[in-house]
Amino acid sequence: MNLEQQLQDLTKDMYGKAIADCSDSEIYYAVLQLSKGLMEATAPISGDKKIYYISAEFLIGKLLSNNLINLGVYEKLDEILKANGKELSKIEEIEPEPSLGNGGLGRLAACFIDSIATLGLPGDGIGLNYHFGLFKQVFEDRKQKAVKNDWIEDKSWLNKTDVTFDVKFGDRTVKSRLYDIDVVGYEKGINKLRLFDIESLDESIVGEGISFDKEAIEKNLTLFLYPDDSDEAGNLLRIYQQYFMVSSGAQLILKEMKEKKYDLRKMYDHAVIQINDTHPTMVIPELIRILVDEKAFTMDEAIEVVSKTCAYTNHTILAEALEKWPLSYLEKVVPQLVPIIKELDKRVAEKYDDPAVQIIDKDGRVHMAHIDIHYGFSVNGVAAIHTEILKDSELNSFYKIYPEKFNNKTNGITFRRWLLSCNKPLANFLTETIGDGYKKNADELEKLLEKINDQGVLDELMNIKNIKKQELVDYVKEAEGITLNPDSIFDIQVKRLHEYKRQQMNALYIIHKYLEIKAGKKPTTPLTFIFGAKAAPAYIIAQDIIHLLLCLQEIVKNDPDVSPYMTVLMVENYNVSYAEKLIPACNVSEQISLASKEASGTGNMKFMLNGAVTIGTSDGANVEIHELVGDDNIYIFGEKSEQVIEHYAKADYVSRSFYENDPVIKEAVDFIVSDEVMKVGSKENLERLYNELLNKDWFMTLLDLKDYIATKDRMFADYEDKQKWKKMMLTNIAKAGFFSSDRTIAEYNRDIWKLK
Ligand code: 26Q
Repeated sequence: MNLEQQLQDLTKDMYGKAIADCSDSEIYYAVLQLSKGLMEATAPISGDKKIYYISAEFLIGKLLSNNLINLGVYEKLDEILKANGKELSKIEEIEPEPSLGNGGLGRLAACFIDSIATLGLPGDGIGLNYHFGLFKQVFEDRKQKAVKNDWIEDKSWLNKTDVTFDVKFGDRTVKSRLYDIDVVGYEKGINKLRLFDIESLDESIVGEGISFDKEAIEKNLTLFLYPDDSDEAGNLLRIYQQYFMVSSGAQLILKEMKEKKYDLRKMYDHAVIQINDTHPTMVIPELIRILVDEKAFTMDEAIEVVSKTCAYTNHTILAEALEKWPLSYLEKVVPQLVPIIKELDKRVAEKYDDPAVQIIDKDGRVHMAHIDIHYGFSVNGVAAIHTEILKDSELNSFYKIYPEKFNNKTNGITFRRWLLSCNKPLANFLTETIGDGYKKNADELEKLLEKINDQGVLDELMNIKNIKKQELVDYVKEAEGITLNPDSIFDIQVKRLHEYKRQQMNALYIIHKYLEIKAGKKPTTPLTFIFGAKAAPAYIIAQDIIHLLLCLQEIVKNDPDVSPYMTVLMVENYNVSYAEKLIPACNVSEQISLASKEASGTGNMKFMLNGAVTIGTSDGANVEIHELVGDDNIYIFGEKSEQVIEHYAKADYVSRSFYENDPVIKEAVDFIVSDEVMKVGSKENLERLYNELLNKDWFMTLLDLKDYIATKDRMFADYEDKQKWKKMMLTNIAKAGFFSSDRTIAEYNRDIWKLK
């Protein structure tokens, strides 16, 4: 039956109406139903060995557009709806965004499951079905307030299965239930995202904001992603969540092994478990426990089989983000794992006396990453510089023991979402210009370089950028009630709020510009500075930085001397859907972390692919972007990672001396606590931030500020040379092919998973 007939039948069945008479919302649910039917009719991807990508986060975003593209029916459906007076892009807006991740690591997992399916590799994601996910951000009194994001509806992409497992904790046993979301590869078969949920959840226990009883485990387990971990109950809940995920996941994997009649002693020939950061690490002792307790393995045998099955990806070198659980917490939540962890620790201690590689430290804390490294077969970083830092410093003691385990897999992004879906004018123009081979082989984007002197191509790239800027202007007007100038330079920094990412440095630049304009020095082209960021509720300085940005937004808006030349906008509730609107509209991509701290970054890749030019430090994947596009097509500034690491080692960075010795820095920092800002802001927040910058500044904002100002000024000046700018845009797009997650996944498979 043809697609139009199917959809007509569905709207008749569901609402007794023809397509043309349905509301956008009614059409959305009909198209959802239609897509699910098409996916059900698509063959599952199968094979003798399967990858299980286990992760506490899958930041998948809305699924409709992507699924239609990957099913190969987007354009057809678009036409059908148009013929019935409907707009598919409007219908896509109806879908609520699943809120199953924080940021980079979760979004990476989502890109990866798309690419695994697209490459035709058998592989499922395993995670949790958080009902309210990551909080929704609202602004009140120029401060972030966290409220629940109620994203699950009766009709959704989630398919309830009849698979349930018992999960035994020290003090209770609960039932987990499996929900599946189909993952369709680009013109390929189907894999699944398998999300576990607790049967006894009680949504009604959530009170004001995101408050709830942290001790009512049966009722709260899958309510939220990463509940506040600033107190003991929050930390214990994280452990309950993690074990719930890995115990259910391990039982599912063993169930599939049994159904296929595979020999458990050869588990590694049929399954590989990729552990996404340390959050799922307990899968290692849990599998060992099951094999010993229930499958008659000796401890030696179990350890060997599990170690050959599990591989670990590290996403950070920040000490505070490396999980170390007190043994006493594990004893309370998962006492059955404690003897296994102690045994794993004992074996390490017998072989190596270096305290840096022990699993349980002298304070009785369990270093989760150390379990992964000793008892997994692969350890990878997520960008070249990150892997080098792991090998040379952070994990050097491990690298000396297991050099063969260490490897790099530079992150990537799925071009289906970050180009084909979010920037259709650009995708269509690329197809016209270089053919559509790039859709399956991203390296073909390089063909665009042949057009570097083709005026028509250069002009059209800028034209498309302007179309996407206007679309963003329209959206922001509607969503935020704020008018942006589409003729200004759109300078965008969107990512989680963290001091190391240095949104505060961008704020100091804005203050500097503001003061320059007040003094009569106006930019040639007006400037629009856009931010989007959520901050962990318990992260006080991050809240203060948000407060400063919102104060600056207000001050600039209300100052008639400045507002014609400059706008500041912090968008509310930045998420994947917002990213899909912001990224195609960006001129200047802000990637300004303190060198050595951003493991990779993936926003940097999305911006580049959409024709933005990067201002960035030599950090994470910026380094590889720089190598690909060359000095002339990126703006690199700031101290290099070697020097930064040395500053930490010598403890010789003193922010106050930068402040005292440079009037430009002093003026910008002082403005934070000036009367103008105090008038619109809160003294407590602003003074705390000011003192932090002056007395600590752990991520060395003031160290790089002067170079940042100079580089950004040079970049804005270069924007005036439109020809030069268009060529930079073209080069960035042309060189982005390397950052396709299809390339990343092909490398994971070649070096780690080895599926057929
Ligand atoms: C740990 C302990 C206690 C509470 C929370 C956590 C925790 C939660 C989330 C630690 C880390 C995360 C998320 C990390 C993350 O998103 N990392 C990013 O991963 C991206 C994909 O590899 C990289 O591009 C980014 O550079 C990296 O910051």
